[in-house]
Amino acid sequence: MEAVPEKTMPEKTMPREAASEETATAAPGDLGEHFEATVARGARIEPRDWMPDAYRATLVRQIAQHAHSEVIGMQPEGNWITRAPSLRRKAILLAKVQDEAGHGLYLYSACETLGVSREELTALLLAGRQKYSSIFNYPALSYADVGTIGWLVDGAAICNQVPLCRTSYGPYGRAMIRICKEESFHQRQGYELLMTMMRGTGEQRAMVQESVDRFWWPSLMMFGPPDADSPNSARSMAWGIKRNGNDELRQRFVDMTVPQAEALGVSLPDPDLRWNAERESYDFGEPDWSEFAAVLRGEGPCNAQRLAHRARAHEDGAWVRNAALAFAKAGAAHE
Ligand code: BYC
Repeated sequence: MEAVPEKTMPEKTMPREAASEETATAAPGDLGEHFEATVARGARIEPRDWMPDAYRATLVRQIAQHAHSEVIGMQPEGNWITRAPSLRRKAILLAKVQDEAGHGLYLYSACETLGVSREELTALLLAGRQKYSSIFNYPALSYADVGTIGWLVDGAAICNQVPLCRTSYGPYGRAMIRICKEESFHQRQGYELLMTMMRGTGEQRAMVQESVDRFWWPSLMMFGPPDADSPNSARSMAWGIKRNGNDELRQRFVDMTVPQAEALGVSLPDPDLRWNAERESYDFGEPDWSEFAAVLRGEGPCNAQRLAHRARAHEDGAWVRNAALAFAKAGAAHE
């Protein structure tokens, strides 16, 4: 894998630590005031507006991570397209996986408005300098996993992403509106698949339960570390990039999902899960944060496989990118 040539990276695309606090707050004239006032009244910052370097770097980090997640997220489910149990299931799965590619495209495009190209972001991912969601480092072992990913993973994504439709950066918020509409469909198709299996044979019901048991805790980890251990949350929330803390969204997901699990007839693998009448919310157990940290360090069950596949797909697609560029150049020459 080729290393990213650091000197070609514009400063704004470097990891956040690279932008000093001083640079982050130094605004020419009253541009800083305009930025602060826009964020304070909940309006959008647009690409033409002045913004602190650290705000830009935080957006690049989060949007790129999100884009990479969508594209790498195609792998676990994509693996089942050729083994779908019927033509109908194959068509649904194919459409869903294609949607994820589209989400990646919207998000890379949003990131490009911040002055960093898709090529650079892909290089950072492949060099291990940008992350993607922990959830995609777990394998999809049975067809029930296709349903569980739709129900739990897309369900968690919806909880996390609906508030991002109101994020302070315009292109990101607008991309999220389109993405969330599609994610809702994805979640429903997953739930419908699991419901069908739960009405089937005992073996199918056992497949669903086994799948839910494996995906429950990793789904809770999608919301990130507890607020107390989240280095980015406070600043991202002050800037209106994130609208809610990680713990609040995790709680919202649990409260939304438990009744759905009951309707489905599956149990959730948490002995501490119970209704708290006082809080009018479910109490639940603590995810294994040491497992989460290990997955982020690259030690999850599928980290190496996912990145290697992404690198191979990128290399295999070089001719498509070259052909598209040549075509665009030829078109421009004729204008
Ligand atoms: N996995 O300070 P924190 C999908 C990192 S795609 C990996 O709380 P932040 C789908 C975090 O980046 C779903 N890393 O960070 C696709 C930070 O490290 P860095 C993807 C994680 O950014 C296909 C460190 O931990 N969704 O739905 O304030 C098929 C400390 O965390 C994770 C998004 O990307 C994680 N789970 O909050 C089906 C949503 N959690 O970067 C479905 C947009 C944390 O400082 N992103 N880290 O080195 C977000 O909302 C926020 O970035 C997060 C994290 C809530 C994820």
